[in-house]
Amino acid sequence: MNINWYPGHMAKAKRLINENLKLVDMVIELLDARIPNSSTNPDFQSLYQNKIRVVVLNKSDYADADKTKLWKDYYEKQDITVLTINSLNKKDIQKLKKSLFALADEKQKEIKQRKGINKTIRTMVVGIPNVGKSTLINAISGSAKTKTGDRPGVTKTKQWVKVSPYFELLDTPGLLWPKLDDKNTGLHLAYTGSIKEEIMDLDEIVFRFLEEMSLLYPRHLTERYRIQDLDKKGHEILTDISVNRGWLQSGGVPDLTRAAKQVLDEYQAGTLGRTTLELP
Ligand SMILES: Nc1nc2c(ncn2[C@@H]2O[C@H](COP(=O)(O)OP(=O)(O)O)[C@@H](O)[C@H]2O)c(=O)[nH]1
Ligand SMILES: [Mg+2]
Repeated sequence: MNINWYPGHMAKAKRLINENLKLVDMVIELLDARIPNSSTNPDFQSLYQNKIRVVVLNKSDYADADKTKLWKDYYEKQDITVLTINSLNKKDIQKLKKSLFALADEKQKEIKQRKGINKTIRTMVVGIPNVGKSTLINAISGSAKTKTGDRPGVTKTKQWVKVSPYFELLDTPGLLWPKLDDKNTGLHLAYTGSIKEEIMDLDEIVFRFLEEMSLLYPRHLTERYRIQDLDKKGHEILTDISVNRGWLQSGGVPDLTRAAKQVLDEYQAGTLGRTTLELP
């Protein structure tokens, strides 16, 4: 998905999210565990204010476990419920559901005591492109078939999936746009695939990526690509990789375009090893 965020798009997306937020009691803010900082958009936080807010660090199978722990502590210190998952892992989804249901039950009981009614806790998933929203919604919904139909004031396509007695999930996610206020954020989003070549050329993105990896996770590069000297510019590192991998054009010239694409694909597929690029 390659979204160009124009003011018109943004206004429409924000209006949609706002409408849906009025209908929910709980918001699951999905973040990429490799880049929790760049995959959040603080502009939306005021919208979650009166909701049960759950931060989910997704794709934790790609992240550096020690640093994920630091992020967990960071959120817990602020009294924010935080869960770490790999959305593709059934056990993780079971654990997540248990936590969500417990939160919903607690809220349900509290409302029952105050108002004497049984309230179903409604939830939506929000996050930037490619963070795993659809995957998570499908995993939580699973085989739950009990979908309630249209309600007054609700768009026809909107469906609630009942996944526990007091817990319903909105089947469409809230799409947040990333906050591209500094260059590093844009780069991190490009490395992980949330934005495509919207900020700069693929080559440039990969040059910067290799320089950052040389500092943070040099062994990932030396082991994968059998290169030695990382104290170089990004384009020189990529040249070495091209040569070692045999990614060459006719005449033996390193094919940097192909190499850039391959390196980024490998990173995005987790082949380069676990990385977390940001600290709290
Ligand atoms: N390794 C891994 N891949 C994931 C995880 N969650 C989602 N994905 C993959 O990330 C890609 C984007 O997921 P998707 O649900 O389409 O993201 P959306 O754009 O936010 O709806 C897909 O290829 C998913 O299979 C996860 O926890 N771990
Ligand atoms: Mg999706």
